[in-house]
Amino acid sequence: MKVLVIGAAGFVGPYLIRHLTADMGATVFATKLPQETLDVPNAAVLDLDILQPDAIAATLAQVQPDWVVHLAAQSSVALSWKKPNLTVAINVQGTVNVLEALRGQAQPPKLLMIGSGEEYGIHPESAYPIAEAAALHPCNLYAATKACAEQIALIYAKAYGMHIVSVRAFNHIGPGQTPQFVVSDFCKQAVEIECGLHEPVIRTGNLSSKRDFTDVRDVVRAYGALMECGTSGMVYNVGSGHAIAIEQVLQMIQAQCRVPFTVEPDPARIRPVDAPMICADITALQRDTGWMPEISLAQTLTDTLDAWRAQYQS
Ligand code: A2R
Repeated sequence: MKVLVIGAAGFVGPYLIRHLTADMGATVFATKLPQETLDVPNAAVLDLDILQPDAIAATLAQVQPDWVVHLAAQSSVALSWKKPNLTVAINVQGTVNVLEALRGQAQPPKLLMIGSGEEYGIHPESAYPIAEAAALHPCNLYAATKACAEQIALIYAKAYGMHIVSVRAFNHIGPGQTPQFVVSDFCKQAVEIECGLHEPVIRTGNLSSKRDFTDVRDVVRAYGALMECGTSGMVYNVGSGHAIAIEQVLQMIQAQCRVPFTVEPDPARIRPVDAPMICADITALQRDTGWMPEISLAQTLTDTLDAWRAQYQS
């Protein structure tokens, strides 16, 4: 199997490439933006900006993949409030560019579309865990663009008979994630406190929100399983199936941190609109693939803290 991973220089890409090559025996071509660096063994790395439609077509013609995994995105909710035009351009127009390039191939490769659990938006707590048939009520710019891109991909699957499997990925975490995301942010602050780089206080946004966290290494196994066993035209939640309050995650980090710290609310970290609860119903994923998460949250936090420790020691 030959796989083209688009947008591979982000958080998920290197983990996915490792899984595809080492565990699934795939031949992988990975794309990055020209200004990014991507150092992965066992994969050929190409430059590609999905805002350049001709470049996508040329890459497909060059690689001739069996599968494309579309990871490329402006993936930060916080940035989507600040840069709505950029978020719409990359997440919606960029996805249409990918779909059009695929459609232009004599034999369009199969596509794994990566959407987000954020697409569900705000539902009453009784609606969770939430299944794929639930209504989408995106409540931030990022979520709205991912919902829009997913709907467009479903239309391409139906209208043109293209093989497209869609994912709604819930919060994924692990070593190497940027501190724009809450768990990595807390782990980074904790390690800075350990290193004496700032006072023993962690600044937080809304701690009562509940989220469904999965280790990125489990997430990429789910993506591989869906490439093997997912049904075209279907959308699959990828998450742990359990929600935990951010406050509890912070307490787990506190328990692993080598120096005690206190917690202080930071108004700058509170989002304009925030869903109080997000949790995936993963019945469809488990039914079609047999996938189960294997890495505990405590282990993920240990590994994420260690990754920050390694960064500050180097
Ligand atoms: O924004 P950057 O410089 O971090 O680059 C991101 C890249 N990207 C693009 N690639 C090609 N053409 C573009 N016009 C373009 N704009 C941005 O896609 C980044 O290297 C990559 C996405 O990686 P992350 O932002 O780290 O997302 P992550 O966590 O790997 O999630 C993968 C997918 C995304 O579609 C998320 O929305 C979804 O899973 O949750």
